[in-house]
Amino acid sequence: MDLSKRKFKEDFKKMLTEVYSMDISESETTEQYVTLGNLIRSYSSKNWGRTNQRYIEKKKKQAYYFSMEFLLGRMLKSNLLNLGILDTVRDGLRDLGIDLEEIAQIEPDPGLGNGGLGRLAACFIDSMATSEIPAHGNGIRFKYGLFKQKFVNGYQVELPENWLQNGNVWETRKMHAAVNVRFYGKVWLEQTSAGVLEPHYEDTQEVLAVPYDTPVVGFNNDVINTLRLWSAEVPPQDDITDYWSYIHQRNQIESISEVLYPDDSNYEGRLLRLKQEYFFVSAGIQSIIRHYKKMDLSMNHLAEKVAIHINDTHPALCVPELMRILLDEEKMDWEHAWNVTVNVMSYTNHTIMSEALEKWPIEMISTLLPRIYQIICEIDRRFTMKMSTLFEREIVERTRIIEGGHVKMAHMAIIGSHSVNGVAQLHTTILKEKVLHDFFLVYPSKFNNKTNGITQRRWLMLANEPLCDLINRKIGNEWETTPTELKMLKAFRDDEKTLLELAQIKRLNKERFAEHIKKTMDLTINPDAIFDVQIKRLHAYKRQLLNLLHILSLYFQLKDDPQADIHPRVFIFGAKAAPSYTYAKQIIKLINSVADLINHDAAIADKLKIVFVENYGVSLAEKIIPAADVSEQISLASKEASGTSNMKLMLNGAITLATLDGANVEIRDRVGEKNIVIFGLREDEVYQYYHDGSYQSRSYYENNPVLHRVLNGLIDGTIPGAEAEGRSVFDSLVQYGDEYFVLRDFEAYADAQKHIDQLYRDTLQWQKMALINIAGAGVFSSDYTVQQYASQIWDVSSKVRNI
Ligand code: Z2T
Repeated sequence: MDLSKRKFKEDFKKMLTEVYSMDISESETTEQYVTLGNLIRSYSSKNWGRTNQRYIEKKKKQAYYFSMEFLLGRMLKSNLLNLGILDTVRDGLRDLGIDLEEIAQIEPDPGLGNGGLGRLAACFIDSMATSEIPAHGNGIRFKYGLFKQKFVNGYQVELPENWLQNGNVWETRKMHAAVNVRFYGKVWLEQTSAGVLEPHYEDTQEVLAVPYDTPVVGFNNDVINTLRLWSAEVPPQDDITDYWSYIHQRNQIESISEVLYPDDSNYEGRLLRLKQEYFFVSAGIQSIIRHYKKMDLSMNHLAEKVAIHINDTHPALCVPELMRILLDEEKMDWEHAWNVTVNVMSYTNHTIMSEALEKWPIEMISTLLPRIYQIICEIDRRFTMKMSTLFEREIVERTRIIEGGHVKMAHMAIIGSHSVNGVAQLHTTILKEKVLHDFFLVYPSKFNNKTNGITQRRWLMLANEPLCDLINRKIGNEWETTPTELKMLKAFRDDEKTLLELAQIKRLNKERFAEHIKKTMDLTINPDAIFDVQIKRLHAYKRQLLNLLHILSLYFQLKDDPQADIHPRVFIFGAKAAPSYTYAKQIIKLINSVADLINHDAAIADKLKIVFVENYGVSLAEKIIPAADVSEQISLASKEASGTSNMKLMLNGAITLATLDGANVEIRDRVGEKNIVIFGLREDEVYQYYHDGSYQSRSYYENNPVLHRVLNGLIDGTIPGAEAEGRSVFDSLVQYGDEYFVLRDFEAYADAQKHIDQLYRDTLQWQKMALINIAGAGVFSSDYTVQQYASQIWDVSSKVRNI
């Protein structure tokens, strides 16, 4: 948008008086933040209205991304950037004696997500607006986001994240768009005079779903899409018979949108979670249908105007809910309704981990959602009937929705969608050949891959301004809208001056991060050390333990020989564990205890440091990633569906140290073997071990002397304060089979780390690798990912940029 500095300063002062009757000199950062937020909203309101008007006038097909999680991160600077007024506002504020950075820090970080899946949804809505795709987010306005993590004596402690405490400048409550969602009760079908079956309900519980809309600003294009998050409230009642029972009921209803379940790739089979799932699915679909009806088209044509995306199985009830509306409210017959539903729906799978597969007991679904359960039964009945004529009995039994007393959500999502995708090439291959092989036999053409992506706006333009300046000086800024243009950087691969500038920028970012760590943790880290980063949820399959065991081996090496030729390293961890995941929490404690030991050992001094940041999330990621030299992507091959921190770190010039898992494979393909460090078991070798059951972790303990010493270190008192945790980890690795092959991959990993140490010593060589990584990261822009969803799955228009 056009905005002069003069106009901005006037507007800002005026808004401050309007909202707070204050003068700049009297105002504090919080007031300045709210004022600026309101001003940005007013700047975008015209285009928000216009975008919606355009969609309606042109009767555009629109896509709706249904996701339980949207891990948005702070929005002040991203909105300024996308509106094209970041520099104007920054300069204007400086004239007024205000530091934009300081204001930006005030904003609470809306952590409405666990990790990769939720952050992916946030990158996608940014990219959809930027790519001019008529597509919106639909989710839950959780009162509490993902818990705040504290370390007490090295143990993770969870605190509530009350992000809405001081209000939310970005959202608008839309009371007129509220809808009712029905739970419980009895349902029966009666034949009407017209001969159609009509459901009747008794003793239901009605919940009012109130939408809060947040603008999703496209980058420099006047497009503003919508993120609609639903809040659960009590429907207005004019007679309250029993006041206390009303209060009780109100609490029960409001608890639906109270808190995000803190489990990453692990399913929690609680009733409240099922309520949450149906709540935002039903509200979202009702609201889509309401909107569609304004276009005055027949329901038979719904799939020409609406696409609904199911982000993992959490919104899989979309399938029976749309069927319910088409059958019961729109009086369509089953075949037509089913045809429309399948054409509207598409589904993304995000994991092969079996503990994440959602399956709900029949008892639970039939009690909470009696009509939905009837419809699920009918979908299952028709599926099994049709398939029995075409496939072997076993395949039908393994693919049906209702089985073993449970409703299998992934099966419902696959059967009810026209598209099923994985999130990286390897992941999609494993789905087709292993995990969902039966479905692949049944529906080969539904399966496709959409490799994840990240938005270069937040993860480069906002997080790493010094690097952007360098890139723009070298190749111009076309990459901002056509990220593959970053490839032009390759022309500078042997340009010493550029490589040294790159080194200088990394050094600057490391200094800034070191300052932050000094301030927040009172820990001194050396910016000349290698900053080695593993930031992701704490999960056994991600193998933070492999990293830790290697650190211990370096520690022992230095204890034996203080002069050992090891380049100084800072190992940086950021990770939250699900509160109920005991083993993950033990690993956190263990890492913290090892950090205590090493960081306070004067003999180790500057050679090794461990920084385990508290409360890792989007805002911390923005500080860590630009300062990273090494990107740890060391999951057991086949287990990480894609990973996305791998892409963010690559884009910021970190060198990837990785197994051939998830999108690491595609990163390797982009940069070539020489510009990435790969180690460890491959996916097929892992499956071979499963097949022949021949893995004996104990033999690695017994035969590798380094590993032997490190593992003994866990149980011989080397690590004060973590005796129980050390024992538990030791046992799981040595006694109980080492489920994720940590010991099997240890030697290869240690060798790979030695290689990193050697490579880093040659600055020019290292920066050349960094440059090639940055230059190759463009394909991993979520702009391209969503454009592929738009054209290949949703069939909605977009301003496609060439890849
Ligand atoms: C999640 O973040 C991921 C998968 C899940 O499976 C659940 C959650 Cl909360 C149900 C992650 C994957 O682990 C990661 O590999 C992937 O990059 C990310 O989703 C986005 O696809």
